[in-house]
Amino acid sequence: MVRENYNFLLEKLTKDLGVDLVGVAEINAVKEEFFLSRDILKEINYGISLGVRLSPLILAEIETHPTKLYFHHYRVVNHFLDEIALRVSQFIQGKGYTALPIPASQIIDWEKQSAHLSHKKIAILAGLGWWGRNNLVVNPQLGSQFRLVTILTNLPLKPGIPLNEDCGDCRECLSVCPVGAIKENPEEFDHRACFEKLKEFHKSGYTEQFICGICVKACKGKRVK
Ligand code: B12
Ligand code: SF4
Ligand code: SF4
Repeated sequence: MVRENYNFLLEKLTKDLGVDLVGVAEINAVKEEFFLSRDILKEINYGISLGVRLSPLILAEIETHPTKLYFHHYRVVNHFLDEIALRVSQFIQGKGYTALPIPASQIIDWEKQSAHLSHKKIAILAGLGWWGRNNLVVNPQLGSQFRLVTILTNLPLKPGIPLNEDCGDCRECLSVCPVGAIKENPEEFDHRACFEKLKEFHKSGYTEQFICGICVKACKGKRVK
């Protein structure tokens, strides 16, 4: 029997569904970090990383705080990503393999502010972008102006290779952060300062969730550089 080219089929399906970025990460070396049962994990060796671009006009409206438009967009894109992850999972299951869609934005440990797994890590391993000074995944074309979702699977896929790129001379986001959380080195990113600012935005009634968007707006990738 001729083995199907699942990478090709996956790219076609996700493009038709409206996905802007698609990549595959080999996850055997990192899956121990996931908050999922060992039974589930032993079956799984790939993470499919999907990215959907954010609206440039909605981002353009953001100045000093998150806007109502951005908050709505944030929720719609999360929902869209979750639906796409479900559709992709159904496709994989239809081929006789296992698929587990991980929510686009669900926190399972509020104290540690962490999810079942890091979409950013999977995206970086899949070669969709690098770890930027803004602590987000930066794609060469889209900057950080996209949101992510992951589907774990045992579908036989060819994994991507992490990009050998970084922010280079760009420092566009450093001065825009209202609390100076973004530093020269991504490892020095000030999580606490960022989170406190997001809580303040929430308390001030700008949004019902902890979002901001200022550093997302600033990071446009190589489209403007
Ligand atoms: C909880 C959460 C938050 C918390 C922060 C908690 C935290 N400790 O990070 C708060 C509420 C503060 C927050 C803020 C924001 N968030 Co948030 N958040 C999440 C969520 C739901 C879980 C993250 C998590 O589990 N963190 C725990 C730590 C351990 O994991 P991590 O932060 O992902 O870090 C990993 C990487 O940095 C990686 N890593 C670190 N170093 C290196 C080096 C290399 C070489 C590699 C390969 C990897 C790597 O390993 C780490 C651990 O695995 C994710 C969705 C998800 N499931 O991933 C979205 C997510 C990370 N958020 C996102 C966004 C956009 C935001 C905001 C801009 C808010 C907004 N929408 O306006 C801000 C940005 C702040 C910033 N500049 O970082 C996006 C990022 C998209 C992108 N392009 O990168 C995500 C992926 C949601 C999505 N579906 O797209 N967030
Ligand atoms: S999300 Fe806002 S507060 Fe946090 S690093 Fe980005 S600009 Fe700064
Ligand atoms: S704005 Fe520039 S420095 Fe900041 S994360 Fe994006 S590429 Fe890196």
